[in-house]
Amino acid sequence: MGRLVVVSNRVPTPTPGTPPAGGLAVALAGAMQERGGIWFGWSGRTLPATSAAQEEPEMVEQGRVTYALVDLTERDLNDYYAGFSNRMLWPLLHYRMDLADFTRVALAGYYRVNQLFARLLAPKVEPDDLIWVHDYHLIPMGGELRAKGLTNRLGFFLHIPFPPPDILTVLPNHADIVRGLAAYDVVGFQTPSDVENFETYIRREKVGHRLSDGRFVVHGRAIKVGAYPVGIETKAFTEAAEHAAKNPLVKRMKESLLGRQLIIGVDRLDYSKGIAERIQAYETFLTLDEEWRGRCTYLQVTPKSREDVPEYAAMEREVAELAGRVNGAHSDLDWTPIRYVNRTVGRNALAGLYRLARVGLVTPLRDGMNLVAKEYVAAQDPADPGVLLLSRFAGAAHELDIGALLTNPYDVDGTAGALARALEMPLDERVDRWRRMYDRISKFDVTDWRKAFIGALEEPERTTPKIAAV
Ligand code: ADQ
Repeated sequence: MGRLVVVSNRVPTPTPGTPPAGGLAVALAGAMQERGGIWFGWSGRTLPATSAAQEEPEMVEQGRVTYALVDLTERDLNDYYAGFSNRMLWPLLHYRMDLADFTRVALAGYYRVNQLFARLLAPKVEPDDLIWVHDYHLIPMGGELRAKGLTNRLGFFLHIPFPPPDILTVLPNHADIVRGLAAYDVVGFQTPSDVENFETYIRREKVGHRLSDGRFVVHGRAIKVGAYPVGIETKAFTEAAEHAAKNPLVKRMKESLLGRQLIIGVDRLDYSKGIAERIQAYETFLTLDEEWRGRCTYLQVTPKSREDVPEYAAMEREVAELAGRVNGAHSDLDWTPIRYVNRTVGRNALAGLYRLARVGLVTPLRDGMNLVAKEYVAAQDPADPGVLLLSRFAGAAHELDIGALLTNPYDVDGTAGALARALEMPLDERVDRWRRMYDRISKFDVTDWRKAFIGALEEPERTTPKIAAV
């Protein structure tokens, strides 16, 4: 069995002083511990803009896993990460053409860093290693590794949505990006809709088609393309929630509610998460359903993110002002409708807060999956579970539509109505809905996800049928 080499923009090194890794990082590190492996990517450190690129990654060994850490110059980071990845690909792949900002300088930086990564990683790879590249920052990495002569099994997983071709083709270099995907043996998306969008793109752009055995031919290579919906560590999260009542933060929160129903939202501060629309829906709900005034509290826990990208600073102001305005208009002397908190919360406390909440508000405008939706379900008390109010545009809706109340986050009135329905839902309906969702996230958790993807990557190659010219 070959080793597993994982490549991601940021490497979660288990060093003291850094926050504990989330479920995804734990699942990937677990696979590497079992079979040996390398986790390769950016160290999180920057070199001055004038420095030369690093010639050798720093290698940190932890058991059977070696973390290979690359420092990036400020210029590289700015062009590749803040620039092309987060100001072009992130908005566009989240259907936000209005926010996408394309520059040739950023694009050049994107390819430059992918080439640097391939150059530094290639000498460390052994012939039977499996290589698994993660996310939109690193799409060209597979092609760059192939250019170095690597014939290893190469997999790519996109954590964010793959939009329909009318949106993707707004990207001036969309053809190169898709050609980059064709260098892999397995391309994984979050949902069947993403796979469908990919298929429509290759057909329309005449660069490929689906074979009768389910594989795709793209730019003349037969590859596997499929939906591998990412999961959470369900069991561990449920256990954390069961024990969280003793957590001081959870205790304080519970006491401060004074018996009011808790509504919770937990998201990185990002325009894709629909936080402003959610606050507007909550305000509409308070206006329409006066009897809920003073009887519920909405807690929105939102750590700031990507503060170096201008669109995020603008949104931060917008959300803070909106929360302030709603509180100003609707608060009473002894009641504040929204508690808007810009901080991270430890995993155990978070599990406890989810469990306290009667409604989990997960209403992104677009999301690859959204793990908060699954965490909220995992944390509920089976005897008195809360209701998940979920955007139909979150990848998680493909799995959790069996029990969640689905909503269109652009429809503020509709979301307000769904919130009232969630708060008033009788216990037997809540239990029934929750049970169906919990079964799903128990049967397919983050370890199953990682095994499904690695299994596809390891499967012996089938003989490729003669490929018609495309
Ligand atoms: P993200 O956009 O970061 O991930 P999400 O899937 O919701 O979105 O994961 C966020 C994680 O951060 C969750 O585990 C959540 O608990 C945690 N988190 C958020 N706010 C927090 C807070 N205040 N304190 C502590 N923890 C907090 C990207 C894609 C998603 C996809 C994931 C995984 O955008 O669509 O689901 O990758 O593939």
